[in-house]
Amino acid sequence: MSETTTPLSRRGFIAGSGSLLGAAALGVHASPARAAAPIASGAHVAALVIGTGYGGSVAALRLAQAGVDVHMIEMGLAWDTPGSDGKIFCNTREPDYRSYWLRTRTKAPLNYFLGFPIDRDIPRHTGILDAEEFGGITVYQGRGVGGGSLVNGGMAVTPKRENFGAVLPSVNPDEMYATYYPRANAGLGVGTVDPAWFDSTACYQYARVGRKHAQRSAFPFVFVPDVYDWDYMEQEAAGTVTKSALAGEILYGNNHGKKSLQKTYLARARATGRVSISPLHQVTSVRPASGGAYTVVIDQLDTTGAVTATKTVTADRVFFAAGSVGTSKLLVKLKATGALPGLNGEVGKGWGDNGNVMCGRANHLWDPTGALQSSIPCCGIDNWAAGGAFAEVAPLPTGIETFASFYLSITRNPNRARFSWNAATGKVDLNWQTAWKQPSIDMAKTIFDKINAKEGTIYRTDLFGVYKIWGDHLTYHPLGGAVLNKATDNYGRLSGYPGLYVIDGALIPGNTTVNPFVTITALAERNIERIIATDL
Ligand code: FAE
Repeated sequence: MSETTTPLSRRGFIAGSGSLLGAAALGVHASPARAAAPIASGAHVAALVIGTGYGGSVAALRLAQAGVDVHMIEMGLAWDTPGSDGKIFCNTREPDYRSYWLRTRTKAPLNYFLGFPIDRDIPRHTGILDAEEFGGITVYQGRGVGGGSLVNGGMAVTPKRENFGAVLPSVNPDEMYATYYPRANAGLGVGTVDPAWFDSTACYQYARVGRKHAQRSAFPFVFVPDVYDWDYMEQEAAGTVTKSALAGEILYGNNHGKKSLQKTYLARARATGRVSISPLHQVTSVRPASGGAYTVVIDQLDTTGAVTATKTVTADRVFFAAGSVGTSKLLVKLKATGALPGLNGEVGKGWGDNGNVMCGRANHLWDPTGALQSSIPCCGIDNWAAGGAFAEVAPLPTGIETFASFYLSITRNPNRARFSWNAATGKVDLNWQTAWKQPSIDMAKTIFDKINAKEGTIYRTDLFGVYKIWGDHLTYHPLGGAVLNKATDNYGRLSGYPGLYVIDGALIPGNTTVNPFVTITALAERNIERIIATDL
């Protein structure tokens, strides 16, 4: 096992304090976070958390445990009600109204197959996956109670310690690796695939082909932990439970085995009795009120995205946890339009894409990757030190044999973009340019050019367009925009405004060297502990 994997085993997860068993003991594990009455206009709350992703969920749980009443505001749906098919989430192969956030046509990250476009028309709805388009990049984000945990692959990776200094230079690594990473991994329910089962199951044939090719080119191959319930996946393969990962569920939600935040941090937060959540509510403004509190303006939405009410509430403390893009957009707008003019000039800066770039390789006919592919990735190729790239061996869960190996690479791309207020459009722009992905492509090629040469194979050119090799138009991992120790102090306190905090991926300056949510969670654990100890 490599250093990029955590020491927590799947059994360790079950014993962990934040495990589903822990939640089950509280009688909450099976039910998703159910929304109570939405917030009322005129309400006064002790702590208001904007967003219900990783940062927001950690803040809500720890504040509630410290005796503080918390109200969480979430622009997306609660995702607690099945559709007419009896399922809460729709399948990647059959995207319907539940799939995309306010779009009339899907915008699949992998949008071509055999050179043909695969996007299709859908009814406009407050669906689960937002493909938010800026000038040079599409940023994919989860929408709903649970944030990105609803749509992501669950890959739960702790960066190698020797790389941490470049991830968060102002944070003490000893504290992170001794206390906050283990706390985050326990709270998230992180576990690792059983290597013996991995070697025998049909659903990871694609990953075994990936391993064989990596090892034949002398690249380190690593198992990657995940928050999927591995025992459940083994039962899916045995045919004893309803299939989820083995039915292609992922991008638009998993109906069964994935331990999203609704089953972990948010379940524990709600079990305190101090946390309420208002779904389909979007924060539009935060400004100082009398007595050191803040006035927060919130639009209530219907499922077409129309505003049905505008509410004004007062909060003693406000935690920005709307994700890197959501938090950055709010702060840049509030500074520029005079609601929070005293925010410092670092707000909006330092945004990166975690170096994401995708590609596929065409295998020989004697090297099939399997018609049945688990949608949960569990391994990667680590060439970070030598080539600046860490590549996930990703599934192509199409249900048919594709003879393709597919990869999402995380690379050491040095480019950083900036959010700015556009007074003419009344929107926030991001100045990322597509050409800025070239370093990522070059770094990914340090792995795949070598594998192709060794195997006598070529890149797939039919997955991202007509004769297009690289998926260089998107990111799954937005990071930065309100960077720790720059836009905020070293614990996320926004400069100039006591009682305002950033506690999400916006704090991290653009790259985590691996998938980001364990680091976002661990940093939130670190910061909220300090904030509770000194500010409350
Ligand atoms: P996030 O989880 O995005 O939560 C922010 C929440 O705030 C969302 O629920 C928003 O709807 C809500 N919001 C935004 N604006 C407002 C507003 N104005 N008012 C009210 N609510 C608002 O933020 N990471 C990994 O580590 N491993 C993976 O395997 C992985 N796979 C991914 C796959 C996909 C397809 C995607 C899209 C992402 C993936 N990620 C993965 C990234 C990961 O999900 C992401 O880094 C975290 O979710 C970010 O956490 P935050 O707490 O910053």
